[in-house]
This record gives sequence, structure tokens and C-alpha cells, in this order.
Amino acid sequence: MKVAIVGASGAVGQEFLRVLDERNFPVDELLLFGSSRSAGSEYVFRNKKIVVKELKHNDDFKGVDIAFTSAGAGTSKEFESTITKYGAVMIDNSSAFRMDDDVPLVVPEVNGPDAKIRPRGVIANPNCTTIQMVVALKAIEDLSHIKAVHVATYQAASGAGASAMAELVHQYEELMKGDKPTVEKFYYQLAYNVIPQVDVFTDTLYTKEEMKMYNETRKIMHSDVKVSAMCVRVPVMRAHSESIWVETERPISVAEAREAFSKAEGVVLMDDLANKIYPMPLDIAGKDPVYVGRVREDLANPNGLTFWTVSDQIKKGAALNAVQIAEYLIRENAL
Ligand code: 11C
Repeated sequence: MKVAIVGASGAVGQEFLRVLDERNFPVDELLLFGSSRSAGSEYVFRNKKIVVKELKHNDDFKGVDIAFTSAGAGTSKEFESTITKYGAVMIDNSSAFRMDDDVPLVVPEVNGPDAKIRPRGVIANPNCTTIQMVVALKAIEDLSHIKAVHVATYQAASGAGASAMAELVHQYEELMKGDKPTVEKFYYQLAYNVIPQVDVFTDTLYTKEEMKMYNETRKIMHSDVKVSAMCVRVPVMRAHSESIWVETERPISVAEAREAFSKAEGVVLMDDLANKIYPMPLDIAGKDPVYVGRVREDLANPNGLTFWTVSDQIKKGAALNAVQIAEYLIRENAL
């Protein structure tokens, strides 16, 4: 398999290198691409040094089977045809094409087969907050149709990239020294704070991030579910957490939900109140699954159930999900 990573120097690009190796992904040749700024950087993959090439409109993608792209929506739009014109499947981590009718939006545990129908040769990887939520929702949807979801997120610095993670560390260092913290990647100081805004506001008064959770969930789950999200940035390094309330067509008992979560693909149930066991981002960072805990009835809704999820935003929320899409296509002989 000839594989390309576009945006190789970013937090997600670097995670692609680790995930491909960890999962023994069949790579015969790996090409790394980046901006003119990162061109020339060197990374090691399976004991081989690879130099990042500048992404340009040329024939570099000839012979590439799979291109994992994570360099922002603008770059994905600009380079779509350069990347796909010789038949490479582009698995795109940006928001550029997610809601296009001719681009499947895929989380393998939920709608893997959608990845087979890709008229443009492009498959979109959903937003990280959506990915972890739909993996958990699928377990409940299989029991009874989910009519509505309310969700509050607690999103780590990693969602805004490697430089944002560095900014959070730096802010604590600056504050320790008594200096005014540098604020460039977030709207406000994130250290010792939470910010109830992830991305820009839209006409609905929800942010773009919150509207992604609404629209992407419906597309992935092929569902008319309504999703009301409140997305919040918290001073956590990596791994997003979510409080989720679902309303189903029939009431789901806690025992039923626990059993469904414990059997669901990609989910680990971590819910043992007597021993204070529930998932937390510090423990979940670097891990693959979506962790679910605090499963209980919704006291405000007879058909409601509520639970807590945590998943590594750079892994399942980005690089891992994209690699799992590629693995699905290989397994199904559908590349
Ligand atoms: C964040 N979820 O935590 C965002 C990052 O649409 O792929 C990912 C944005 C996207 O800031």
C-alpha cells in the first residue's frame, strides 16, 4: 500500500504515524506532505527517515492508494483534485466536504458501508466531538430510536492543534512567573478557565462546532435525531469529554443500556460507582476506545437516559477513525 499523509507535522499528522505503526497498517511506501514551512522536516516511520515534501499541484499522488489529509479545510478544498486524480482515496479530516451529498461521512462502528459509495474518491472523517458521541449513541439506537440528544462537551486544547496545546502549557508557566499569559489560539486565557465557545457563532446562536454535532450526527446515523449541543473548551491537554442526555422512543433501563454499552463495538463501559470508577481525560488520553460511564436514568424525562463519555480527540476523534476507515475498506476489498 502506498500511503500519503498531508499535514504530517501537525498534531493529527504525527498521530497518523503512530497509529499506522501501532496497528501494523500495510504500508509499503509512506509519503509525507506539508506546507512550505514544514517541508524539509524529517520524521521516522518504522526505522526509516522520511522527509516532508511541500504539497504542490503536481503528480506526486500518482500511485498513492490512500491519502490521509489533515491540513485544514482550505488546503483540502484546494488540493482535492490533485490528490484524487490518479485514483487515491482521500480520507479527509477537515470539515471541507463533510456535508456534501457525494462525500460519505464515516465512523466505521456506525456506518462503515457508507465508505464504499464515494463518487469523488473522498471520504470525510467527522468532527472529533461527533465521532465519540455517535459511537456511544449507536449502542442505544440499536435498542430504541433516539429522538433527541442534549450534549455538553468539555473539549481539550488538542482540538485546536499542537500549537494550542503548547499555548496552554505556556500560559501556566507565564502565570507562575507572574507574567500576563499569551492568548493566540483560544478566545481567552484557557489556563484556570473554561471558555463556552468552540469556533465561531452562527445565525442559530449556536457555534459552528455545535452545529457540526447537529448536522454530522444526522448524516452518520441516517437519522432525524435532533441534537442540541453546548460546546466548551476546558484546560485539558487531550481527550474530550461529553455529558449526554438522550430521549428514546421507549424507555431504556440502566441495566439494558449498560449491557448494550458493554457489547458495543469501540466502546468500553467504565461505570463502577462503588469504586469511584468512571472515565476521565487524564486516564483516557492516548487510548483507542470511547469510554462510557455514569449511566443513569434522566430524572427530568421518563424516556430519557444520561451518561458521560471520554475519548482521545487526536486518536478516535481524528487519526484513528481515519485509519479504521481505511482498514474497513481493505477488509471489504473496497479500496
Ligand atoms: C475542537 N472539534 O475541539 C474541534 C476540532 O471540524 O475537525 C476539530 C474541528 C473539525 O476544537
